[in-house]
Amino acid sequence: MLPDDQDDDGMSDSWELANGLDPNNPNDAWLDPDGDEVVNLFEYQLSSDLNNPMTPQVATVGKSRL
Ligand SMILES: [Ca+2]
Ligand SMILES: [Ca+2]
Ligand SMILES: [Ca+2]
Repeated sequence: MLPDDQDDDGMSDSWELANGLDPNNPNDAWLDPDGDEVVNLFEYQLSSDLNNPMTPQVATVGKSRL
């Protein structure tokens, strides 16, 4: 668990707030606002922009990890 992860969804509170997510809602980890098939949790892990479908460069990495 991260030190600043109140909802325990794997994404830090500060990153969630910076990207318009809810640090008290663990379900937003599985949303995909930019539609690139990389869910927010993986965008966080890859340090990519969850609102930019051009990031990460390899858009299938999220699925191949599952
Ligand atoms: Ca969180
Ligand atoms: Ca959250
Ligand atoms: Ca995405």
